[in-house]
Amino acid sequence: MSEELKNRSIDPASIEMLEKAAQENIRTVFDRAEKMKPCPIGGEGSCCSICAMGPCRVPLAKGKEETPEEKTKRTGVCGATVETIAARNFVRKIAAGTASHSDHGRRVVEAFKLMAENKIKDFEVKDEQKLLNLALDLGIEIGERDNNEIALDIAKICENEFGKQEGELIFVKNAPIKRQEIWKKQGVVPRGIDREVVELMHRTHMGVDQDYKSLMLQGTRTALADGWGGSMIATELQDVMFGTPTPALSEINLGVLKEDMVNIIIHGHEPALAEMLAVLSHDPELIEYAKTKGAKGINLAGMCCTANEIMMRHGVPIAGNYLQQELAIITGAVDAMVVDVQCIMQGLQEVARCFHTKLITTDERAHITDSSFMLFDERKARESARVIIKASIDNFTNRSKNIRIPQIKTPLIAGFSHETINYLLGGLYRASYRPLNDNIINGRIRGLAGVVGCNNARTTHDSAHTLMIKELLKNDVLVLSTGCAAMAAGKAGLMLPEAAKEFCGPGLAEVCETVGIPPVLHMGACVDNSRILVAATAVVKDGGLGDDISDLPAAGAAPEWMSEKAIAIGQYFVASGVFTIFGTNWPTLGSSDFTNYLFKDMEAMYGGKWAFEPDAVKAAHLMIEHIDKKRKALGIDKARERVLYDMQMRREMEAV
Ligand code: BF8
Repeated sequence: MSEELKNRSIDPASIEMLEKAAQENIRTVFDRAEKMKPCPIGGEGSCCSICAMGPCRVPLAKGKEETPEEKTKRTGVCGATVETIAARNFVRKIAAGTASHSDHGRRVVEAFKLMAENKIKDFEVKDEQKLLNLALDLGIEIGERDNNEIALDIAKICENEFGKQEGELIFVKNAPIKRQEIWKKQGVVPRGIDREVVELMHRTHMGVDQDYKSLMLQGTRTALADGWGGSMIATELQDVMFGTPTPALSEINLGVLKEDMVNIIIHGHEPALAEMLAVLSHDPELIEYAKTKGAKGINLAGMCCTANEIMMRHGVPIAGNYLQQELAIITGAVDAMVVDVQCIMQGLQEVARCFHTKLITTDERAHITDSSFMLFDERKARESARVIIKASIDNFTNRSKNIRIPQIKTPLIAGFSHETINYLLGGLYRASYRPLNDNIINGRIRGLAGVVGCNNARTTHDSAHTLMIKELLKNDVLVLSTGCAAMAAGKAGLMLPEAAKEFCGPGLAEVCETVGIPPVLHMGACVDNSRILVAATAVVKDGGLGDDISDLPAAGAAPEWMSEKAIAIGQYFVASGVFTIFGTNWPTLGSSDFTNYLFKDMEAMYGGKWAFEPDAVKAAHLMIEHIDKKRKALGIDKARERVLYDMQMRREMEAV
């Protein structure tokens, strides 16, 4: 294998497909990244294109100290300083990320409402317990009312969250009291989801907010409207409607594709269509239809966050993460790639053209030139999904002979929702995080880390995720994961209980083996990062580890981030009190003042702050350093030094 390919991915299945792509002269994202170097000025946040007097480029002169006078001269035509330019660029990413998660959330609320009004026949309340808990949280009467009546009240309250003009988002009150006070003091409690995004876009228009601290204030309020608003609404209602995830065994990587079956990949983010496809892929009539075309059946597999959603709820296998979307088509065995919204590369259509693969767009918000558009209408969910599956089956006979599926896949266990963790740790009748807190306090578990986010063609595919996670595990840090990071961990075999023995330090290994959990807990899609907020709050509420998320020995990371959603997520974690470190590149380095504000000053304001470190192992150690700092502040640093695992301690653990 060439050095060049080794630099592209650590995943052997991906490398095999990159070799096939090279032989067949097919261009992928990896080739395009090689050919087009990133713009160094835009990359450091020093390019302003918000008005037609520019674009203005105000780059930092490399290799020499800048005097204050020189810095004040670095302005755009309108006089905007480099701080304002970097801050505007940064917060616009937050606006876009928040809009994406929240528009997903809005769609879920719309479907949920239609279900409650009996206008959708194909969806129903799947998790009654969660419905009732949600109703209690929202102050909705339960009494003798049926599920749909309660659901309708929930839908109306959640719907209102998007257009609300004043007050506070309802889920903000799920955060620890101390955290809510911090947000109030800083003036960043979100009022309405849409309002925060619109105001942020207004403030970043030419000639409005021109102070980086003020811009960042609204950036923070908007990010909180994502994490504790749009994303949380999406996750909560999806769980009620499609079921709260519980541990499911599945498989991941391109080897889940099957040569003798109709392969349909569902790729994107919103789970409604995927849910229907998952159900219909077992429909006897459709399977029979596939057989009439010479296939043995229908094989549904997921890609990106939709994959996480249906794997956690149905055990549907995952074909791959973000950088594998084109590679799946290059197998020659994908009869249809069905996409909805977010993280879908336009390059898919160019690759699909080299094969028989049908690229099917399904959402009126996301068209791709030359693809086949087949609208997925929630009102006729089953019917729409059936049309899509039939078209995929019809395409099976168009396959060419040039098929090669890498025989590589890894088993994994996913589905660790907050409710499941609670149950696994405490049991049905005494569900709680107590055993987790106790093991953090006694030092067997050093701390918690959320490792989340994307792949990025500017860094070796999956390498930073796996290096970072392995380093954390070795140091007894339990890892919670979502998105494409979770898939990287799954491919590396880190989502199996037996991984504890091989990869963890002795304390974490003992806890995982005793409870029977993998050392990396798959908590879902990117929108489910809200589950991590809920879990962190539950740990705080269980006691013994301070009274706020910022007190916890915990840290977050997105070592291979690329999307604007990742910045929105990072900012809501920082503002929720979490030390959050990103890899690959950092988009504000052109402004030292603004960067210092994010990397240093934020800690005094929110207890959390940003950091940037492209070396994944070094980044893991910065997280561990932070965890140790928090242990010391809690007075539990000594406990860790004393952990010796005598028989008594082992018995206690077995009683967990
Ligand atoms: O929302 S982790 S590449 S797939 S943005 Fe996209 Fe990033 Fe993957 Fe899901 Ni999240």
